[in-house]
Amino acid sequence: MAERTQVGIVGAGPAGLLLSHLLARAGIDSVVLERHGRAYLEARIRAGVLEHGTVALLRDAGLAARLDREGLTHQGFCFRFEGESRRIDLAGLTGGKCVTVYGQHEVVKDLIAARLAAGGRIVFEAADVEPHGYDSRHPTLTWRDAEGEHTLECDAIAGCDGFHGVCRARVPAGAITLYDRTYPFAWLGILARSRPASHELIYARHDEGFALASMRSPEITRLYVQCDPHDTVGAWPDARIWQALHTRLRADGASLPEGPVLQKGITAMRSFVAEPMRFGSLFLAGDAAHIVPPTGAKGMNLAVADVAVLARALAAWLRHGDRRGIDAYSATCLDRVWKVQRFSWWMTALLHRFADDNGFDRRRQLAELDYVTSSVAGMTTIAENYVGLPLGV
Ligand code: RFL
Ligand code: PHB
Repeated sequence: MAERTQVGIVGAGPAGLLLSHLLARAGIDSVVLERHGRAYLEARIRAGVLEHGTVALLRDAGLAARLDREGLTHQGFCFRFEGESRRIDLAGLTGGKCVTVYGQHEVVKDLIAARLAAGGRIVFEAADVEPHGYDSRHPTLTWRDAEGEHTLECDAIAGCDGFHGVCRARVPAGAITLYDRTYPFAWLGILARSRPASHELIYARHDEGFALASMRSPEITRLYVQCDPHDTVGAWPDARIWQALHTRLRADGASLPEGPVLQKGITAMRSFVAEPMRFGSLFLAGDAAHIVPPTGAKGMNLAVADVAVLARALAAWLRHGDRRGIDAYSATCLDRVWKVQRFSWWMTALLHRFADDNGFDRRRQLAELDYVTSSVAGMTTIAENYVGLPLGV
C-alpha cells in the first residue's frame, strides 16, 4: 500500500503536529506517523510554560482560542533561597513580555483537533516506522499497522520523533556529532489537586536540593523535587514528597497547601545537541535534535522554534524551488539552540545540589543567587532568556 505526500513527518508531539499545521497553512501537504494512540498523547503530562514568542506563533497560526481562554499569563516568577523570595519581574524587565502556563498536553490536544478538523492525516499507532533514502531526492517512510505494511513516498522527511526516535538513530555515526551532558540528579514531579503555593512559579534552592512549585490551573498544582537519578517513585511515598516540598520551599509567611496526588513520575536530566540538524532530505526538529534539562522551561519552546524555521524553509523550497531556507536550516536553529542550552545549563547549575559540592560551592551558589536577583543587569539577562530569545524566522 503506497501513498504520496510532500513532507513525511515522524512523531505527533508538539514539533510534528505544529509542523504539519504550519505546512498546511503554506499549502504543503504532509502525513504524520505516530507510534502511540491519540488518548496516550493527550494525557501525557510534560511541559507547562510557553514563551512569549511561542504564544504569538500559536495565535498567528489560529491555534490559540482555548489557550487564550484557559492559559495563565505570568508576568514574573520567584527564586527562593535561604527562606527569602526574590522576584524576577519578567514584564517590567523585557518591555512587557510574559510567559503563559498551559500544559503541553493541552497544546497537543489543540493541535490534533486542528489537524483533524482541516482534514489532515495523522496515522496513530504506526509500528516499525523506518526512514529510507533520505540521502536521495526520493525518500520514503515505511510502517506497519493492523492492515499490513505501508509506504509513504515524499520529498522530505521531518524527524520530529523525540530523543528516542528512529530518525536520528539511522544517521551514520560519522555524519553526526553528538554533544551530551547528563546530570547526577533527576526530578520527581507530581500533579496534585491543591491550590498553588503562589500565583507565580517558585524556583527554590535548598541545601537538601532543588524544588519547583508550578501549576496547571487555580485548583491543580505541578510540583517537582530534585531526587537521585536512580530513585524509583516507590522510594517517594506522598508523605516524603510533601515533607521535601515543605522544607525546600519554606519561607516566612509562605504556605504550601497539600492535596491528593494525581500523578507521579521521575524525569532524567540531560543536555544534548546533535549537529547538524539536516541530512539530505531528512530534517531533525525538537527533542530529536536536542534536549535541555527542564529547569529553564525550554524544551517544548525549542521544538516550536525549530518547526517555525523548518515550515518556512520547506514551503519556500517545495513551492518556489528556493533552497536558501533549507540550506540554512541547521545553522539558523543551532545558533538559538546553543544559547538556550547555555541558559538551561546555567539555571540548573545555579539551583541544584551536586553530590561533590563542598562548603565553597554552597557559598558561591548563594552569592550568585544573591547577585543575579539584586542586580538589574543580572535580572534582565534572566528575564530575556526566560520569556524567550527571538525566533530564528
Ligand atoms: P516529543 O513530545 O517527545 O514527541 C515525539 C513524538 O514522536 C513519537 N515517536 C515515534 N513515532 C513513530 N515512530 C517512532 N519510531 C517514534 N519514536 C517516537 C513519540 O511517541 C512522540 O509522540 O518531542 P517534541 O515534539 O520534539 O517536543 C519536545 C517536548 O515534548 C519536550 O521538549 C518538553 O516536554 C520538555 N519540557 C519542557 N519544555 C518546555 O518548553 N517548557 C517546560 O516547562 C518543560 N517542562 C519538559 C518539562 C519535559 C519534562 N519531561 C517529562 C521530560 C518538564 C518535564 C518534567
Ligand atoms: C511545569 O509546570 O511543568 C514546569 C514549569 C517550569 C519548569 C519546568 C516545568 O522550569
